[in-house]
Amino acid sequence: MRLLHTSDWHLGRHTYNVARRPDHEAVVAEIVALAGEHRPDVIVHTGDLFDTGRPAVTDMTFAIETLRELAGIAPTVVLAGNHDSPALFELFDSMLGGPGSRLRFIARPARPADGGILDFPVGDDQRLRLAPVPFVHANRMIDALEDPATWLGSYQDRIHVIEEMLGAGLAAGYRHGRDVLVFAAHLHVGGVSVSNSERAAFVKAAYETQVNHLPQVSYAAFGHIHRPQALPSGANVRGRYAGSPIQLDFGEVGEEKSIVVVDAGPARPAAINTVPLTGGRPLRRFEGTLAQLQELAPSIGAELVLATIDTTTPAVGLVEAVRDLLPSCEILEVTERCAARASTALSGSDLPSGSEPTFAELFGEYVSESGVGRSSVKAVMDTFATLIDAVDAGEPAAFGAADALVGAGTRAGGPTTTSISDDLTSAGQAGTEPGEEQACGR
Ligand SMILES: [Mn+2]
Repeated sequence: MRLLHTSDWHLGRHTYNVARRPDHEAVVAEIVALAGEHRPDVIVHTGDLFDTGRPAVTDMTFAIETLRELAGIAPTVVLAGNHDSPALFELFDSMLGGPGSRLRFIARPARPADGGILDFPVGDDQRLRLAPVPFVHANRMIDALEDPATWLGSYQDRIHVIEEMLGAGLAAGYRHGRDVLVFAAHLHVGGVSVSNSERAAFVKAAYETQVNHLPQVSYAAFGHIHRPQALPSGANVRGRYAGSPIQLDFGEVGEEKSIVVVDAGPARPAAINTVPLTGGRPLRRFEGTLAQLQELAPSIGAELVLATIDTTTPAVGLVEAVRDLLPSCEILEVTERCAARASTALSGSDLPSGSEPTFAELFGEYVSESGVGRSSVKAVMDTFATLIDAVDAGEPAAFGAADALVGAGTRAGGPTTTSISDDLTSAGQAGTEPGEEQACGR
């Protein structure tokens, strides 16, 4: 019999404020097509269907439509991941038919006697038995399953109890020569390599579980880690993290995504194969000069690009220049790394040792790291000193150099002296009072 395993779709995800919907549409269509081609007996999604516990209605519609297509090919089971809402999954499950339906949403682990193991008849007399463990929060007890006396134990021990319970359930009903057992979970197991886009809090050591006492199964389907990979070498059963279907974040740059197709029989080891996914735009981080980007541009297809451009003097219209070079890309952010702005005039090592740095020295250190805009380091430092002096004196600051800072090339006339109070007055006359603006903005 054949199992198709996918995971961590994160529908609704944005990368640098760019909606990944087009990428999801492409890759999900690819997954549906692959399911039609490989004709599995059961499809398992091991969690993080959505990027958030409160997905947008359009994302929910998209998810249900897609999963119904998959369920039309084979019975489909979706586990709740740490990003998914168990309550929403329960609602989906009740609306879509519950037990016996071809599309199941599993919100929480359950005892075998309470439907915690799903049986799928295959062919005349074979059966695929699936033990699902959706994500379990460390600080929430599973009412129907955990004993209040034991749930305060370590996370690892609690998961172990659940795994043992389901393992015993799988073993109890086992029909030799006719059953294939599968375990599925949204969990972080020790020893995996992470992409750093999984949400740091949930891949910390506190959430790490043991991989050496999983139930004895033909295949263990895991979700949560976005880099597709086999279970670590210490595992007592064979299995994989299917991984996310697209590069969701810059921690996943360069990762090749895939689904897993497992062929298993009652009396033989499973054949575990990955099928590469190509749908959805990859992410790219570029660092270099515009000339270097120009050279590279013909080899870059439709991608989401984060660019750091090296310049010798401050450049104008850099974002447009990058866009022009990469017309089929989505440019997420362009950062200029300008040699002329990286000031060496001031640095932390110039500070006299042993003394508390002054505001001006701290600011100087900051400026030397961050660089300045269209002004000079001296003008910025002079302005800062003027402000500090004005605070010390309790008087409005007078900016002799204000024009050099804010008005260079845009204000007519020679240097003038303005003060903050003058500027406030003129702004107040020209515009509206802050209170008025709020009142109108309802
Ligand atoms: Mn995930």
